[in-house]
Amino acid sequence: MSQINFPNDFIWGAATASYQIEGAWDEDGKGESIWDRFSHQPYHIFNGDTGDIACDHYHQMPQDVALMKELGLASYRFSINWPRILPGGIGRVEPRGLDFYDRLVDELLEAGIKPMATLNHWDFPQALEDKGGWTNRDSVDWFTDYARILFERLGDRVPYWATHNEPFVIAMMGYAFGVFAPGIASYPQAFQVTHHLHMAHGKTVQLYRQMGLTGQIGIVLNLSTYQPKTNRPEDLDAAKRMEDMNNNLYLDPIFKGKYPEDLIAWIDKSRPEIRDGDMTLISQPIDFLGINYYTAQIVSFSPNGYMKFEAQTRVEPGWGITYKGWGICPSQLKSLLLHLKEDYGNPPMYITENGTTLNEPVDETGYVNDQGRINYLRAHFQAAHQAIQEGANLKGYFIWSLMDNFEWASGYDQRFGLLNVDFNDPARKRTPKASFYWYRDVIKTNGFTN
Ligand code: IFM
Repeated sequence: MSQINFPNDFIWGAATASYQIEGAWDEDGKGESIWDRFSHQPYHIFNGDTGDIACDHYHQMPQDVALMKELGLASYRFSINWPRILPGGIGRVEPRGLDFYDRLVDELLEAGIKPMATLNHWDFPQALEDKGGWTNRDSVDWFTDYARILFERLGDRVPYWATHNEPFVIAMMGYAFGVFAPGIASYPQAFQVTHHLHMAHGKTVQLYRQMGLTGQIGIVLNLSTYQPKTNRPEDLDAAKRMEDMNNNLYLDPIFKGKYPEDLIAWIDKSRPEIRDGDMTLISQPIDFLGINYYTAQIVSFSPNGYMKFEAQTRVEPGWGITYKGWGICPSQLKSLLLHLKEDYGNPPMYITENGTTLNEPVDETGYVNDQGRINYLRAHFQAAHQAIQEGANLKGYFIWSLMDNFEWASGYDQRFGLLNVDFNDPARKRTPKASFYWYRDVIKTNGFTN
């Protein structure tokens, strides 16, 4: 048995996102988001689920913060629902929406928990989608104007800000594959969306600096590793293409001020319109990189499809596949962190999401003995710890998720929470799982015995 200790200033957290937990989808003057629209249409979401009520966090926020305090969180990562602040996306501000986040921030600070606010975790205003959404270059200014409102109101108390959560998912799942809101299937649009998301990020970082705010601002990317299935040149190329598409399309503009050249050549006529000055705006220095890591991929050439690659989930020996169908691969978290250290200048990094779904029974009291989640987290913590020992600049770790919630197109079928939520109960009763208590001890001792 060995004791694993993290650095003294390591930040232990948990994460959620507005649409996935808040509910109150049309209360207190909130406008419609693209996820409200998408989930209200038939066949988009498993079981016809919606986020209309979700975990009812909008009404239960103080009790939820009390649970976070019991867990001992140093930081809580949440997101802000844009049409709750600006029902039409631009223009009139809804004070009740702003008040909600103001109260949340104060509750957190009172409980000794540092807020990390994400400005865009996908619930984009439908009114702006009707104007072309992220394909419209004006989206850069829409977003920056929205950010200014939040910086003015909360900037004095929120020490960590993230611009976007997983721009890959917004652009590709939403605009190329059409499986997430707004449900569009067009590669050219998706690449243009990527570029505008990047610009909105850069302009918002610039604004944050201009406003003289003293916290930290960064972005959250979903990143992974892509292993070629064989050494055949077409598989090597396919793996590189997938890494370019999923990782480097997002990392390179920010850290290197350019798009991956091979990918831009591949997409040819679908490439985005890039104007003079755009790449300088995008590559503003950031204070941290947020990394969402869940699984890794094995990639091979495919004669089908636009990108001509196909991926299978990678499973590390001794591990299995989660209920979501994602292979468990803790060692790749270490590889990823060391890759970011070597090839992207070792920025301050946070694991802003990591966690798993299981299919474990809930007992009659609501308790879940989720040993599988504990094993998953322990192995990933260990991989992160090894990366730190090898020099990765990892500053903290946020579990996805604090509570079971609306898992996008999978509805309530996939449960990532440390808290079980009873979605059949109008009160959405929360019950800590075994992993909640295990994580509480990790936080308390800043490590664990292996
Ligand atoms: O639930 C999502 C989250 O919103 C973004 N990252 C991945 C999670 C699990 O799929």
